[in-house]
Amino acid sequence: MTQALDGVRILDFTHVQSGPTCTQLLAWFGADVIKVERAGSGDATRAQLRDIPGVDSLYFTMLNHNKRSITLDTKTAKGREVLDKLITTCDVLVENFAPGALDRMGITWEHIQALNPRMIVGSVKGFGPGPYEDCKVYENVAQCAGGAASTTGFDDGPPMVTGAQIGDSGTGLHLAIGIVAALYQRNTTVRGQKVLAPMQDAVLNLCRVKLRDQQRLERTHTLHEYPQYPDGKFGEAVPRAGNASGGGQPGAILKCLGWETDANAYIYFITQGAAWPDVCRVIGEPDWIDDEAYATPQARLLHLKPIFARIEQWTMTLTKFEAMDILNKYDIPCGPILSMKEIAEEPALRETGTIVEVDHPARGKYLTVGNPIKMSDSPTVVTRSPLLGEHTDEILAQLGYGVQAISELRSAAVI
Ligand code: CAO
Repeated sequence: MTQALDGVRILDFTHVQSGPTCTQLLAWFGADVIKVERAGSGDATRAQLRDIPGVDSLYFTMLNHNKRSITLDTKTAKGREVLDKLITTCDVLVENFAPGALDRMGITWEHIQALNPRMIVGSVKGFGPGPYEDCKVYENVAQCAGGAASTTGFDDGPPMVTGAQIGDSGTGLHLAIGIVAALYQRNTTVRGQKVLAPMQDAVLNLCRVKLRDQQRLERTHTLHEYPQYPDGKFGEAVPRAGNASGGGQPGAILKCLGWETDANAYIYFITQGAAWPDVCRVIGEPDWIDDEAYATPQARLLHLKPIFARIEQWTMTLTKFEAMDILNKYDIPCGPILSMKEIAEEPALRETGTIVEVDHPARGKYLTVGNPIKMSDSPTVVTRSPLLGEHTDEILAQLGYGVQAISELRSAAVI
């Protein structure tokens, strides 16, 4: 079967996490992704957080599946020659270097345009134009500058970053969407374009509901679904909401049987309006269905703490999975807090290809997250990440270099 991006060739000049997530996704959609790496060391993540000495780290292998690797010193004249050939023959160049690094290498937009006017250039930067545009940025900086940290955590604690890599992988996804849209537009314009995904902007996009709440707060000076209501105080900015639900349906994380010893014996419980009568019956408070203090969503907002405390008395008598089974029968929205161990062992995720076991020549078998986007006509087969420079000769041969020329490049330490 064909794949959505068959025939698209990507010059993958990315490193660390944000850029590689973008090009990995494009590879899973069928693009031929050629990863250009510095000879000797390669992407810094190959050697970071290693669990097996001398072997590509999981950090690297889990972000670079389905790619080919060529080593190249792009700061030498011969290396630039090879890079120019790649620019001429590829459809998209993706990079996430520090601001200005590509220009310093001589790979300006004008240079690229002169070689290949159809080329799309996708970039991740920490910030868009503005006071911080020259800054180097990693994940947590983006979470802090994009509004996630100030709105995450508990009211009486410091700002908090989340485990989800919304700054890196989140921005990589944004960039991939921009690149695919640019490829589509190129069908009619026959021209490339620049696609920029700043990490601050991508995080803010994912924090959209918090900017919504900022404006609601400024108008009404309160946010009824936040834990600060009704007893606490609101200031000028959206406060941290703990585990309260971000929407109009109140929710909370509640203890389940075994919480004293199992850090993840919890369930997320949502008191959706439509399910309220069933919630009351399930927890053994049928009188609450008609009680004025609890009967309407508006009235319940004043009593969320005692309501969830009562529900928790019930959830604490059951494991999170037993509670799930019962609540699902009544269509009461809820979800177990799953540990990474539980997720890794979940058979359904294996069956859908979201958790995949990959075999690597140096590390053996390991688990990875496969393509989370499922397409009926573009199936994804996850293949292992390339060894450093594994495809250098193959790619150079495709660019027209003969055995002798390749050997000269190798002797001159260009590849
Ligand atoms: N041959 C020769 N030189 C190469 C090369 C190659 N194949 N590949 C990279 N280089 C050079 C670059 O040209 C650059 O040289 P100059 O500093 O002389 O211009 C140098 O290597 C280092 O690039 P860098 O500054 O991007 O790398 P860094 O490790 O210092 O910074 C990071 C890393 C991520 C902070 C920075 O790249 C960045 O801010 N990127 C944009 C934001 C981003 O993507 N952040 C997410 C990272 S994932 O957590």
